Amino acid sequence: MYAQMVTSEATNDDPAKLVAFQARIDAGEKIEPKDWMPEGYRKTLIRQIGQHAHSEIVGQLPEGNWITRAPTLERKAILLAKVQDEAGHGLYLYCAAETLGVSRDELTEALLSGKMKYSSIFNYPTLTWADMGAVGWLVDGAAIMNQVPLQRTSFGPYARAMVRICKEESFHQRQGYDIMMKMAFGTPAQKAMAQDALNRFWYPSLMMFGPSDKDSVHSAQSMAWKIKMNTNDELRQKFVDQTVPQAEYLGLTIPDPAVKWNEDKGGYDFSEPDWSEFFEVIKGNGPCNAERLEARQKAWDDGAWFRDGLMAHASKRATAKVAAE
Ligand code: FAQ
Repeated sequence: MYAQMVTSEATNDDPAKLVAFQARIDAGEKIEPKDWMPEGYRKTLIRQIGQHAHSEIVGQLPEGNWITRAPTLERKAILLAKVQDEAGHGLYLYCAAETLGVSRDELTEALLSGKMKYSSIFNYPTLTWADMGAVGWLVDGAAIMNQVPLQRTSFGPYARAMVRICKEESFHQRQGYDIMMKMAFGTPAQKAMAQDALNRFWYPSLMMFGPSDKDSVHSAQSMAWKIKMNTNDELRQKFVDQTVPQAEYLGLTIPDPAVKWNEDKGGYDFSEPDWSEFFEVIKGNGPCNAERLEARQKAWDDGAWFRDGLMAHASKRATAKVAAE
């Protein structure tokens, strides 16, 4: 449903309105929910914000898995707060998507039926406590790299949601790096666990930025509309440039022998992830896709009584109001 490449040409939008709309975008104006917008712009935002919201919610699962097994009370409290923050991010984003005329129930149904995606990264398992460090450091680190520019995105509710989300993601990234420091500067066994977590999360983190620019179907239109501010490859390069020195400080090795500073480009050279693996994961064939969707389906089913109760209460109140009038 949301997977098609949406362009203005494919819709019946009034050409004069399209020109005026693009002029507003080019002038850096924010578009608000009640403003006129091309149908493609609305659909692209619903797709991107909806997928982003789903990622925050599904993204709670790999870390939620470790809350009961955190090594200290302090680490447990921090991890619990972090996972709760992700729920909050999902809720702001669902609200931002709702301003575009889609309901949260519709978005949830699209996730559960496989019509909408969520970030590939959350289809990988978290096998050891060091993975909590790697997720915070690398996954939240990649998320921030992508989301800081989105604070300037053209759609007002999305841009505003991003401001708070980015502040919280910074804390998440630091707590992950703090776990990595503890492990990397700990016993040889702890350091080996930290290295193993880096080995497993490196390439999946690079995949978070999406396919290489030549295979990115949405980038050109999304950047013209300032729904995306950078290409996938630009952000991936910035992430590598930020992360390699952090790994060096930890005394850990990036699992890619091609990583090397390139003076000419002012950035690191690195190997591309295995894109066939990426496309398999986003098609639903990653190591944990089935498990993640089962968990979301169960949460949806388990919450049915509560949603029914809310609706029954609302209808009782409406009936009482009519009777009193
Ligand atoms: N995973 O044409 P493009 C987080 C799909 S939040 C799955 O380049 P686009 C916080 C893409 O949808 C992480 N699918 O697409 C946290 C499209 O398929 P479609 C989420 C992917 O949209 C941390 C197709 O490939 N962040 O982690 C992925 O222009 C820790 C072609 O790709 C956001 O959502 C992928 N990685 O660029 C939570 C940020 N990449 O839809 C818990 C906002 C691409 O046509 C714990 N989103 N695809 O069927 C974006 O910036 C963009 O949507 C991109 C993809 C950059 C992700």
